[in-house]
Amino acid sequence: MGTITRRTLIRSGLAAAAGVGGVAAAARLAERYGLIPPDSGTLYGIGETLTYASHRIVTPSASLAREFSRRDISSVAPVNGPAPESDAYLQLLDDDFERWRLAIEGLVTRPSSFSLAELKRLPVRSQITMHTCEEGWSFIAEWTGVLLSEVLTITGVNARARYVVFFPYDQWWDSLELEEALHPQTLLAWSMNGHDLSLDHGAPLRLRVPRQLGYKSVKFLSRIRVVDTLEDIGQGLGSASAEAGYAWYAGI
Ligand SMILES: Nc1nc2c(c(=O)[nH]1)N[C@H]1C(S)=C(S)[C@@H](COP(=O)(O)O)O[C@H]1N2
Ligand SMILES: [Mo]
Repeated sequence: MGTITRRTLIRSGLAAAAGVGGVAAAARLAERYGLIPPDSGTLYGIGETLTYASHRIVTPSASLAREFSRRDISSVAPVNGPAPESDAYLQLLDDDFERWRLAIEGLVTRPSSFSLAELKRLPVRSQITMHTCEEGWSFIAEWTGVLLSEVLTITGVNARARYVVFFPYDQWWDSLELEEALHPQTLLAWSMNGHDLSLDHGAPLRLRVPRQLGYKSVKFLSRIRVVDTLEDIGQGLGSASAEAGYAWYAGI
């Protein structure tokens, strides 16, 4: 945040820019203080920059998504995005993901890959959080897995690293800033409500990012890549969701 205070930024209109002048001023401030999301150049770029920058200013990076108790768990959990039908995925399914491995590559000290059994030997974390889809529905469930920060601690992260990119077995992909990737609720989950993930809910491993909309929580994970820029991935907007017209940063 440098020398500028939260209050100054809010007063200058970043969090509540009313008119065009306010938007332009806010965009300049956002740029000056490095609060630019990768999809800022799109049609909705100024709005995305404002949402992102104002959230980053009013939400301390350590703030936690609400966690619920077991009796809050929803009886129905809708699905968005069915299991992949690619040969690669169907082959892994053949032996119940015994041969599946999660690759961690890019700007890490020790590029690695982990089987499910190896991941399950790491410290286990369960959390009961709300999953909110941009389409207007939500459900509460308990997800169990290992914190992404645990895995990145094992692989080590290069000092130039800025983003973590998640590639699944379907066409979806997304990325998080390193800070969000290392957040104490960002989970690599292999189970939902006490059972291994069903195919539709993301088997064998999915991401859970409870402070952002559901589309950031990439299912059917295959590869995780640590990078210093998102510009050379896909259209350079940081996610399949941004390419489809949604915001890259989807804080709730
Ligand atoms: N790989 C992949 N991940 C994905 C999707 C997808 O289609 N493919 N859909 C996203 C969307 S829009 C939502 S709301 C959630 C849905 O998770 P669920 O099916 O477990 O409810 O997964 C997200 N992650
Ligand atoms: Mo969604």
